[in-house]
Amino acid sequence: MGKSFLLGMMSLLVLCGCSPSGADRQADRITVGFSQVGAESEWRTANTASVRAALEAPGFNLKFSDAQQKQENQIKALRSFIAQRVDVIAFSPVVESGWETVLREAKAARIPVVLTDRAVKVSDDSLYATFIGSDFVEEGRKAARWLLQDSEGKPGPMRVVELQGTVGSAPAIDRMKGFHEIIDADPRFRIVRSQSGDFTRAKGKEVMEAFLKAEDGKIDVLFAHNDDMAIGAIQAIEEAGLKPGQDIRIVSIDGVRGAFEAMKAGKLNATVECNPLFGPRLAELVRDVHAGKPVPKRVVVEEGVFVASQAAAELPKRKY
Ligand code: GZL
Repeated sequence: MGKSFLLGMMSLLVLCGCSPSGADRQADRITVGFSQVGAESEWRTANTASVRAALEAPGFNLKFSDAQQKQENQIKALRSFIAQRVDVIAFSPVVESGWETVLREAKAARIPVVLTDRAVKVSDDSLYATFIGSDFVEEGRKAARWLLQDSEGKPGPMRVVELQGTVGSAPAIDRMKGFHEIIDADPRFRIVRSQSGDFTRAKGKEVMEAFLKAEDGKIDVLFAHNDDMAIGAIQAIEEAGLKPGQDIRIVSIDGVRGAFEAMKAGKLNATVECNPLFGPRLAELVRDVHAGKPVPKRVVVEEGVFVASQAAAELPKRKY
């Protein structure tokens, strides 16, 4: 091959930025395998946008997988990341249990794991480097505290129904725990129905329709583990000829835009914020873990509570 041809090729490579240093740039980047739960709610959409924005920035090479809310898809994705020898694995575990084996495979491959959003139950917490996410038990307590405060002076019995999140997921288990810890101590409240709506609007509507039929519409309060199920339930309540937010008071969790719109319309009474926008903090943790720097085992995302009277003023400020 002639010298002029080689020179031509080299200049072509340099022109298109595909110079040998391009390979070096690839080597400089941290390759992260991220397995996301799915796209089941407004919260998840906002969380995916935040994670992608942070891990598609310069310095990272993101391999993203959507598990469509199936644990077997997440385990497959994690095994694929291990086979591709990514630098760091990060994932939001759809349910708490069933991760021990694949996390041991990641440890054996010397690939650090960062948990995001939801926790796992494992016998050995050295199987993950750190967990960044909300305190779901506290979120459940905040929902209950709002209900107590909003029920001041009201006599019982108040009949409560509960739309739980995905069965076996950390948010569903812990939000229920926090809510019951407080509400079960007040004899005025009776939780008459509690069932999973899988964090989706469609299922939330379907289960609320069943609750309304089973209780002959005699429901005073709905506690929904996320806003999407609450929004689905609002449709069911209206189709049953009742006024959501008045005939049936509603408190939910996430603080997504749809919840603020429902509060502004007087159909939702309160939402407990669960901030999904932890992408930038996740990127810092991934960098530190990759560099072998010490990281806190638990990073809690701070968040507040919003009531209907604040909705109109807050809506323009909301970032998700
Ligand atoms: C909470 C997250 C939950 C949200 C739901 O951190 O795991 O999953 O509350 C989402 O909206 O589906």
